[in-house]
Amino acid sequence: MQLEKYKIDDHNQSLLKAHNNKLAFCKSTVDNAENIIEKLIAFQIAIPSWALGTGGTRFGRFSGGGEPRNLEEKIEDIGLLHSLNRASGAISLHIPWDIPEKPAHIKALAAQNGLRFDAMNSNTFQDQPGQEYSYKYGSLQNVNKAIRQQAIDHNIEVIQHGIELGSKSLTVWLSDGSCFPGQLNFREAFQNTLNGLKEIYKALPEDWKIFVEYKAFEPNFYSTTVGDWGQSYLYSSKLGDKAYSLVDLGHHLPNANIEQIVALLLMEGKLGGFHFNDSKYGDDDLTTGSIKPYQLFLIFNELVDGMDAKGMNHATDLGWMIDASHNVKDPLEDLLQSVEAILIAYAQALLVDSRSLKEARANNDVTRAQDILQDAFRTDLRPLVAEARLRSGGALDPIALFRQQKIREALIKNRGAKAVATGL
Ligand SMILES: [Mn+2]
Repeated sequence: MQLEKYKIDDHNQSLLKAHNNKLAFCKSTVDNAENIIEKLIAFQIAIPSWALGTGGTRFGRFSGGGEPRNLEEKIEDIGLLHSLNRASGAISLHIPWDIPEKPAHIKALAAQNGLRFDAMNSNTFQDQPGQEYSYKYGSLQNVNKAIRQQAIDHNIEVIQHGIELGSKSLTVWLSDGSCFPGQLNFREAFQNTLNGLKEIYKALPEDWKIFVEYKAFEPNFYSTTVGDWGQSYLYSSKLGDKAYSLVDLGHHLPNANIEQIVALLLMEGKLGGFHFNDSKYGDDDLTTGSIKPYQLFLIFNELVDGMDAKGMNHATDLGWMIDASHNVKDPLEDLLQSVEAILIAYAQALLVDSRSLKEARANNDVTRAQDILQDAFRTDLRPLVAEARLRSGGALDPIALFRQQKIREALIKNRGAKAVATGL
């Protein structure tokens, strides 16, 4: 379903006066407000095709109803999100959950919804119907050559799908690892994985990137073959210039200093992409910014600082994606909240007085350094984010409009209360 432009305009009109007051106050306290608004307008965050349904846990799944039943409906849902916030203009596809049977048609439908195709995601962590060999003991690391080859072939097939859709990158997340000591020879597992990645790398078109995503644990609980940023960096640096590490916020051990990881990967030119989510314990898949908004801000502070140091384009030189899906919220509302939280953290990072921070550091003025960061973090920049949305044709209050227009109710009516999104 589509949201007519006049409904967005009516909604904005009703909120305009209050918005303008907040914006005027914000602009009176922030020097570079116009610059921040411009950068926010350019910033787009890809929505994964698996986030449009309630994800569930291994204990159960509670569908919210009206979930997209196929790739076409997933694209429509992301189009709807994008029409509300104008910052979700890309989709990240998962193969085989969302194989584009008619790629030209899917590409055209995405274009109609103002969407482009971001990174493609392969899947060798599950067995698929009709698959010859099982990934029970891993995919690229497997002791059996035929299983390794099956995983390589799958990734090359994903690249082919991506070429047809105009994607420019492949994200590889492997669940490979071991559950018990003695199960795996670590060095052999690493070498097998590296050799497999090299084969996949060879199949990349010239202008493509491959992102090697790491994760500390789960589903393997003793060792993981791409377990942290060090291992990911080893693979990506051995592979070549088109290979990068991908940081998923939920894939670290508790209390890991993710902002430091980001700073160093950027410094080495090896940060390629980002998966946003939030967590209290592990890979919790919670709404971005719901648990640790200060950490999100600190990460963006390093991203902005590191990208500026290399003259990178914030909007286009890294892959920005959400990777979350959970059990209790409306998935579309959850995604609207996540995108908003990302944009707020980004705006606050743009506000940091980097010159004063440099000076404070040079003087070992630790108190001042903390204050400079927290000044930015505690400044309410929501009016700038809303203004960026307004200028791009989105809604001033996307969730309010989503509820007012009873969009979920309409989706349930169209697709049914028991509709379950494919893939999860
Ligand atoms: Mn991820």
